[in-house]
Amino acid sequence: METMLSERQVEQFNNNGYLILKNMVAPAVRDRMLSVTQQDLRGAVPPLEYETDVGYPGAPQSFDAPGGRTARRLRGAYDRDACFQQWSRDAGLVAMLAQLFGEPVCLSLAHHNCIMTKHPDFGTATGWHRDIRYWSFTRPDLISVWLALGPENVANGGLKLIPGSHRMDIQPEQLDELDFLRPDLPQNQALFEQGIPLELEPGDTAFFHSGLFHSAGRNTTASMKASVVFAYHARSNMPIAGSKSAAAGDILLGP
Ligand SMILES: O=C(O)CCC(=O)C(=O)O
Repeated sequence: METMLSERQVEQFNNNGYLILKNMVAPAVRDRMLSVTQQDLRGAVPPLEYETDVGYPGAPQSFDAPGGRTARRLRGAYDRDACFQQWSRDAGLVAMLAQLFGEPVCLSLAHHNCIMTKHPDFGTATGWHRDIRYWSFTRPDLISVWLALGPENVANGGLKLIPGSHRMDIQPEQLDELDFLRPDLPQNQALFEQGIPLELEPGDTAFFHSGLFHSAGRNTTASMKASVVFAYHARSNMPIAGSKSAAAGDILLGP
């Protein structure tokens, strides 16, 4: 199997639950991705998820309220444009993921497969969660690949991560009914203090384990933030039959 990551990078991913890879996408590809994103936002090209649909604290109460049509995600990125499909299947990316999984890789079309947008004013913060809450797989070991199309930082609602939290034993009572860490519990507040901001430059990519706790703030700048997000799993770790994860489908990428 081709090895693209150093031993140290593999160790970092295993220990911390995430890995940042700089400058993975050329400016021309990012520009194309951004222009498709802007065009699809202008045309409200479905499938779209709005802040109103998700209803996190501070989200517009209805589609007719101010900001009621603020997009949270352009879903179905894989079928939106060849630029997203090519990135999701990029040979270098797949080789790195195969190295981390230790076996051939599949792309899951469930949940992520999207361009996440965070708009000034009406884009909402996201509480501390593990991405595994989105899926049903044999093992809770997926990897989300987050590609920054522009700069990402605390000011524009970038992610915060708790290093090593993919290995933490979290009790069910620490989570609310949607599997977010409850902010009212002192033991969770101690965890939040371990959170570190993820600073990304355009074209940087963060790989993170589906058990890693992360959160994101609001966008306090004047510009929208956009990130392309796909999720992958090992070939031996398939979705549970009858689940939404299984219904969405998977694509075997190899190698
Ligand atoms: O950008 C955000 O608000 C958080 C996104 C996120 O963590 C997710 O969709 O899992």
